[in-house]
Amino acid sequence: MHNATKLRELLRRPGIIKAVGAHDALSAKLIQQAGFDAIWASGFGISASLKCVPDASFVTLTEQLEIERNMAEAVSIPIIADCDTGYGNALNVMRTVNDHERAGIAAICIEDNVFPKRCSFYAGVRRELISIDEHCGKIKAAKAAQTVPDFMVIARTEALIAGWGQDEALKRADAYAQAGADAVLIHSKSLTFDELKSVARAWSGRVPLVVVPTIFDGVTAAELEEAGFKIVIYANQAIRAVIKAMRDALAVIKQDTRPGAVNDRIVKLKEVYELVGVPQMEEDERRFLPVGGERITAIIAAAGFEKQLLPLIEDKPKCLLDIKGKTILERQVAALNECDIKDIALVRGYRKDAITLPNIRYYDNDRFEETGDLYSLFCAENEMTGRCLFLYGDIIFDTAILEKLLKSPADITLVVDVAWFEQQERVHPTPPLKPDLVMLQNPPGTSNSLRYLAPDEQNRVLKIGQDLPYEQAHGEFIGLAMLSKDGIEALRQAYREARTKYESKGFHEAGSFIKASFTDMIQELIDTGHQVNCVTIFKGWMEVDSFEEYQKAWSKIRQ
Ligand code: SPV
Ligand code: MG
Repeated sequence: MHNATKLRELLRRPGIIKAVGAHDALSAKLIQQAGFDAIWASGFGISASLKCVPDASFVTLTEQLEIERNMAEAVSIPIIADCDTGYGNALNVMRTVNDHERAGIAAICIEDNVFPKRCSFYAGVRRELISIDEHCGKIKAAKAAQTVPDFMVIARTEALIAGWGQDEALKRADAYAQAGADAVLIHSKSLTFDELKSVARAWSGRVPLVVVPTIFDGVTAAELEEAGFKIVIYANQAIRAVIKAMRDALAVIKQDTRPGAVNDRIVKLKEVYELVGVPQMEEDERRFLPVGGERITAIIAAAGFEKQLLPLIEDKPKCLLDIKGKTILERQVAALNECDIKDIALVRGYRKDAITLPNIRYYDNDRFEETGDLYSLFCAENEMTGRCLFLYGDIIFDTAILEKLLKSPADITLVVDVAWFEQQERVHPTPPLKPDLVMLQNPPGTSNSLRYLAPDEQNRVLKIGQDLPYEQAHGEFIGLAMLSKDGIEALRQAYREARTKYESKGFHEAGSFIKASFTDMIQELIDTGHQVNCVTIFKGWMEVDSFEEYQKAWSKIRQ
């Protein structure tokens, strides 16, 4: 929809339209975020911010238009461009109209000052107006030139500013409306609203009236609406706010010398990031740049000891079990490296000295016999500063699974195998093998899950744990998860809180907090309102939890 159509729609609605003067894309965005209806691309503001020059035709059409294009890219609400005198005569106005239509602007406003114009409020400058005829010619030319049907031309008269009186102002406004103007702006620098109020009372109502209450600044929008105005322009308050805020902050830094001295006067960096769209950029990077571009740390929990694997693991931990000439750990490292993940940390415990693979940072969990895998992971808490992958040390998986996980835009993503769910008869594994079962928001096989799920529209995990009743489960967590920087922060905070709260109590399925599993912590995050997502897979991975599984791995794995 063209920007002009949006303004036309606003005009059809009851109530006064509130537009605010912007001087660049950022201020336009803030105005939109503050909930105003429209942007006034202010000649006064752009002259000041772009070149620090008076509002007196020193900024060219090209320069002004460039700023307006930036605004049009940054906001979706209508933009009314202050075009001063139209950048020349009637013929120049015609090009001005077409340029603005193409720039995605809703309306232009042209005033009957002579060129070069002088801001209406400068006290000591010469003030002359062009003839009614000449300005009507500009308006007719503008209307004849427009190609976007909803595009609007607002005619502005400076008759009151020049001291030519109310009758002249009304006469001009009426002539401009007859010439085809879609609205008229009768500008005033009177200290009170009375002058314009009586002008508005005498107005024919042929086209809507626009008002700029800069000097008579005590008037409310309701009073303006009541008097008959349809658009109010808060023309220069935003840029004046900027000047004051900058000045104040600069004075404090100058005096104090610590940048932090102004922290209470400035927005957090994160707010700037959000304003300019960094979150979207991050998501786009994940979606469209080759996997692994972002620094990701993989943390492998490989501390545990499982009796049932003896004597296979007599002299080494499980992750060093050899499967067709390569250990599980070597296979994991190869998959990570293939996805360009070179930052690998490993928490070892049982037979820790046997793990000597290079290019891995090692952390030790010497309490591996009495602690769960959550405790192990947090032995590497120092690694948890940005995006992280968590892996159980006993899984082998296709690289494609890792690639799919890395594309997830969510803050917390688990890999869930739904093959298990699809099997008609769900086989109860024999103890001690207890899969980490997962209940999903959109179970596989329901109408909801049959439709295509876009990568950023993922399935949510509702419950996780080994004690989850089989009939409630939809899949199995494979022991591979990814957390964004925010996800990691949430995890660390939840961990700290839970450690104190559950110090001497059971924690979800664990008898005590130190015995807790990563999945207990995930359930805790879900229960405390965090969103946990998953990417679903169908087989393509393997876990070595028993001698039988080890044999299966040997028979299934390719070289
Ligand atoms: C502007 O903002 O440039 C205007 C409005 O034209 S005023 O400064 O009030 O004239
Ligand atoms: Mg102006």
